[in-house]
This record gives sequence, C-alpha cells and structure tokens, in this order.
Amino acid sequence: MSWPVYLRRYLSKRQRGRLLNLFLFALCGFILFSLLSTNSKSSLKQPLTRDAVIERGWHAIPDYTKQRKGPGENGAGINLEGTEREEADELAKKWFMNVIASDKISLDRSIPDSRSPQCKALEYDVNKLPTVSVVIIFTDESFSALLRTVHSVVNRSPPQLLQEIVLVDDNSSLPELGEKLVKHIERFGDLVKLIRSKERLGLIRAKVRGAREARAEVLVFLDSHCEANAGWLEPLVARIAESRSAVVCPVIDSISDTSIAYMGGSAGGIGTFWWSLHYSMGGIPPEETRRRKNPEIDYIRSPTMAGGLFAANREYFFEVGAYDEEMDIWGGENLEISFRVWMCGGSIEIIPCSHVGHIFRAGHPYDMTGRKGNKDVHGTNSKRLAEVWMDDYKRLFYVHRMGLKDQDVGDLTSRHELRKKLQCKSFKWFLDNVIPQKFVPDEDVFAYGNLQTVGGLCLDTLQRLENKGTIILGVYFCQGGGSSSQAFSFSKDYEVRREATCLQVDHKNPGNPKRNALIQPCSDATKVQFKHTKGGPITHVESGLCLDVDGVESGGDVYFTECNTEKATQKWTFQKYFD
Ligand code: UD2
Ligand code: MN
Repeated sequence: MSWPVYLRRYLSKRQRGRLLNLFLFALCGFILFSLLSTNSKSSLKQPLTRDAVIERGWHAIPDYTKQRKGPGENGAGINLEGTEREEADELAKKWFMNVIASDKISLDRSIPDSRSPQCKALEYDVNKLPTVSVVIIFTDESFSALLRTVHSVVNRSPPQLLQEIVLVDDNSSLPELGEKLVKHIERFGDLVKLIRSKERLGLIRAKVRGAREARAEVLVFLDSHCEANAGWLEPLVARIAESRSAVVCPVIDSISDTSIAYMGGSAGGIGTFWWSLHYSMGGIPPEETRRRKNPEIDYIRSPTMAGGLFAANREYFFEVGAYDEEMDIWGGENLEISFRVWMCGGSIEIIPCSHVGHIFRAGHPYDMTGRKGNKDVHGTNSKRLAEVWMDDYKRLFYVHRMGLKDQDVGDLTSRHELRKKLQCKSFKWFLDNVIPQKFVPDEDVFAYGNLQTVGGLCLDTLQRLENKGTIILGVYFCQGGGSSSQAFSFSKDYEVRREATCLQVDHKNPGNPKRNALIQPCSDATKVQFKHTKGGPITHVESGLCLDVDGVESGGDVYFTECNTEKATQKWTFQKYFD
C-alpha cells in the first residue's frame, strides 16, 4: 500500500498502521450507522417505542389516569333534544345509527375499562410479542365513527405492538371520506395506510385486500365503527404467539346505535349458528366450563365467530384459505371461516380479557346488491359455504332455503381443492367434537319432517317469529318436501321440537277445555315430553291432553284438549319415522 509522501514523512510505519485501522473502523461505523438509520426511516418495519410515537408528533396518547370532561366521555351516551333529535331520527333512516351524537363525541373519548380485575392485573412483555397490522375496512362509513375506531386503536395499543393500521376504502362515495380523511390521518404519519378500491369489493374481498397489504406477523380485523378498549391487543397477540393456528376474537362490547353510549359486555357466551346459516350466540357448554381453570382469563373455545373482530397469524390466515373471494358484499364468510378453521386443524377462541366496542346497526347503510344484480348475497354466500364445507348436512340449510337449491352460485373448484389440500375433517367431525350440543333435527330423533293431520293440514308456525319469545302454533296446508315453518322433530328426549324451540301446553287458564299449543325456547333443565306413535295422538305426558285442531281449516290455531281416540283431528303423522 502506498501512502502519500507527506504522511510518510511525518508518521512512523506503526502510526500509519494505526491510522489505517482507525479509518477502517470509522468506515464500518459509518456503514452500520447508515444502515440503521435507513431502517429507522422506514421505522414501521421495526416495532416502535411509545416515546418514538410521541416524538414523531402522532396523536398524544391520552393519560387514562386523568378524568376527561366533555360529551360522551367515560362512555356516556348523548341525549339529543328538539330539532337536533328530529334531525338525528331522520338521518338514522339512512345510517342506522345516530351520526349527530357520534359527531359530538371526541375521537379520543375515554370509555370504561370493561375488563375483569384479574385481566387488568395481567402483565405482558410487549417487546417479546409479535407486531400487529390492524385492518379496518369501510364503505361509506360515518366519518367520526371511522376515525374514532382508528384513534382508539392508536391510543390503546402498545406502540411496540402496533406496526400499522391498514384502512381499506371499499369504493366509498361520501365526500368527507376523500381529501378530508387523507388530511386527518396525516398526523399518524406512515402508521396509518389508506388503500382505495376503484371498484366495490364487498367486505369479504376488502378484508383479503387489506390482509395482503398488511406486513406484520399478526393480523387484526375490525369493523369501521368500533372502539378498542384498554389492554385489548396484548391478550389477543399473546394467545396467537402461543398457538399459531388460534384465530382469536375479543369480547364484543355493545355501543348504542342511538346514543353512542359505550355499554360494555361480558364474556359469557360462545358463537353458534342456525341451520339457516345465520350466526347466533349460545351459553358456554359444561365441558368447556370444566376445561377452563380460570373463568375470568382462559380462552373460550367457540364453534363460530361473529365475523368482524378477530386476530390471526397472517401466514396462517392465508394458509388456511383466507376467505372465499367469490363471496360477495356481506354475510356467510364468518361461518365459512369458522367451520373451515376448526375442520382444518385450527381453533376459534374468544379471549375474555380483550374487549372491543362495536355499534350494532339494525340495517345496512350501503347498497347490498351484489354482482349481476344479486339481491340475496347472504343466501348465495351461504350456499357456497354449505356446498363446500357441510357435506350432506347442507340438506338442513336447504330446508330453510329451498329456492337456492337450483341457484347457480359460481365455480367452487378452488375451494373444494383447498379442503382436499389441507386434508380437512368432515362436518360430522365438527358437529361431534366442536359443537356436540347442536341439535340435528333429523338425527337422533324418532321422527322428523312435517306433522300431518286430516285434510292435508300440517302443524305450522304460520311465520310467527319464534325467536321473539313464545308463539301459538296453527295448521296450514302441508308443503310437502320441506318447509322450515313446518319442520318438527320428535326427539329421543320425547320432545316435539324445532331447532331451538319446543312444543308446550299453555299453563294459563288450566280450567279451559282448549289450551293453546305453544312453541317456546327448549330447556335442558325441564324437558316437556310427549307420547306419540305413527298415526296416533300427540299426548302431553304431564297433563295427559292431546293435540287437536278445529275443523279442517288452513290457518287455524291448534290446541290441547281431552284425548278422544275417535277424533280424526287428533291423529298425527310425521313425514318420516326412523326405525
Ligand atoms: C357482521 C360482522 C361483519 C361481517 C358480517 C357478515 C361483527 C361485529 N361484524 O356484520 O364484520 O362479518 O357480520 O358478513 O361481527 N363493508 C365494506 N364493503 C361492503 C360492505 C361492508 O367494506 O360492501 C364494511 C363496513 O363498512 C364495515 C364492515 O364491512 O366496516 C362490516 O359491515 P357491517 O358493519 O355492516 O356488518 P355487521 O356488523 O352487520
Ligand atoms: Mn359492524
């Protein structure tokens, strides 16, 4: 190596060697420094510290020890009066929520911490947990509801965990969701990303779009009218870190659609389903209660999820099939992902220490029409899931949706292939192992189908809504094949029942010779039993009365009365008897 003459003149060989070392050391240092600093510029690749968040001028994280004052604080509702109230009522016809009240409430409002004391006492090492991308999809959402969702996530997530929020705008047309939204989220820097879809995707494809865009190890989905509660994120992420195939849901607290009050909730239940493929909630079964050692904290194995609010390992989410992207707009994807995850080796769980509020709206503030003018997106989405995942049990769905049997719902090949590739278990396995308490109307019963008496008349709910409490039954012309309002089972527990409701004799006016035939929620504790053989009477065991009907008139009510073997109107036959 040749040194410049002047250096050779003034420095000894040893000094020159030291200088060289120093230079090389400085060079390495410089390279290392530049590498690190470019990395911290795209700092979202790195978990952020809380200090870094504040330093970057993002929204200051409110101090929860301070009492905030103002409309809606501490989760209070807003009571509007006079013309404002009239205006809000008018607007509710379009929004299905009180947008005026929502606009009055701070985007950073405080809400009551709905966790149990045990949950509050838990500590997590957030530096050891994986980071999170929160995906929030929306179409024409109320500006304040959407941004309160975003603010609540920023405010109540440990900065070390929250890598990014991905907003997916599903082709909204409201002007305030344009530039005004972009300006508003600037304060969050690159913590919040906004993706705009030029075409309407529907919520299923919008969620997949957001998931593809997400970069963190864990994905969390939220609806665009939520409020994340204190400590909501840590327990979700911790459970996924422990079990990669756990798809976990927070407890969904309720936010009033009329006053926007944060109303809290409890982790007292699991997700189930109706054979019509609507989501439903149920009590925690006794086996699950026994398995959970600490009822305040331990996760709850849930057969299904509501759909909107959940977290999953991002790679696992895609491995297990993300969503069926041929499903359109709204509905069905929540049961599809639930059945699929369980059947393909994962689990759906509710994490009682994680709470997120959600505004439950009575209608959809957006167009529900799917592709090709489809007005029944829930129906066609559900048929897709029934065909792929429910094996022969899809018959029970078609009892409710006979009209869909011949309906084309598009190609299912890739979803069938997915099920094969993942070697998923059968739907019977799911019923037996994940939701053994689910009543299967045509299995484990003595008889099933319509229940016919003379004159071609069948026992019928007459479209009276049995989920709204007790109803009186009647008769109607038999519908042959299978009609949901005429579907009854004679169970092995000797109940005459439907999916979740049971036949009962009206206990009012016991002296009355005609006692109403009611249908009411079944009870495990007190089973209402009947005696029956093919073509014979339906006899109430407790009172000894028999099911009867006046004349042979369609639409008439049925009742219980003294048994009379001579009377043709007391002879009943189920469509199908087993053995
Ligand atoms: C529930 C779920 C919802 C979804 C749905 C069934 C909860 C709390 N919510 O209905 O996430 O699983 O059941 O499909 O469990 N959206 C779009 N594009 C559309 C339609 C909706 O982006 O075409 C957005 C919408 O702005 C909202 C989200 O999707 O953020 C869910 O819609 P929703 O709130 O109307 O559904 P929800 O709560 O009745
Ligand atoms: Mn919602």
